[in-house]
Amino acid sequence: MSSLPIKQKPNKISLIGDANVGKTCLIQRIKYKSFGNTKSTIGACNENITINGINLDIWDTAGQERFRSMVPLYFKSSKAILICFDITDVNSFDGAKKWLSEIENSAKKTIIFLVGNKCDLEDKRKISFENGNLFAKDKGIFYFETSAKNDVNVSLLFEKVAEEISKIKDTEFNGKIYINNNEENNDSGCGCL
Ligand SMILES: Nc1nc2c(ncn2[C@@H]2O[C@H](COP(=O)(O)OP(=O)(O)O)[C@@H](O)[C@H]2O)c(=O)[nH]1
Ligand SMILES: [Mg+2]
Repeated sequence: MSSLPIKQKPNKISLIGDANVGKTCLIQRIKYKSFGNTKSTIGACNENITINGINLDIWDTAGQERFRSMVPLYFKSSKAILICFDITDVNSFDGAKKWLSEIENSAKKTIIFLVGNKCDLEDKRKISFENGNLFAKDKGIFYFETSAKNDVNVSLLFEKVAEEISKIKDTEFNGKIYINNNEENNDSGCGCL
């Protein structure tokens, strides 16, 4: 009898953040290597990808106010959370801060990434790299700037997510607080070049 490959437990990760910051486009970029029209996300949906042998079950959530109360259902069971904002939109950065405090107040902590998307729009930038990076550093979370449109740092981001997830043992995840404190990562953050 041939033995079946051991099925990897799905590693759930969630993208959260205000509407229109580019969550769906980031997932489309990493999954389909494309950038195109996205319909606004209703509720939540997921895509599965494998990066460096690590299976990621990526949940895309809706940022609109009417779906807001659903989002914690997704992030509470996630091993990593990507809080996304648009570097050209101050409100979305404030939104990201609100999402972070909501996560911090929830019982189970997780690996958190702050993601400043649309870094191709340099001339419209409102949140500097230093601003985003310092905020993340202060909170002990990772910082990445990405462009789903021009494919900047998207693979790097998800590779880092996979790497960090691979460090967590499932026994550790069950109820135990796990938050990245960026100790060894003094000039953390990954900006747009
Ligand atoms: N310039 C630019 N536009 C982007 C980028 N990512 C997404 N967008 C645009 O931002 C809008 C919202 O994207 P979407 O992925 O639907 O946002 P979501 O509501 O967070 O899922 C769309 O018009 C996208 O074309 C990016 O990296 N650069
Ligand atoms: Mg969406």
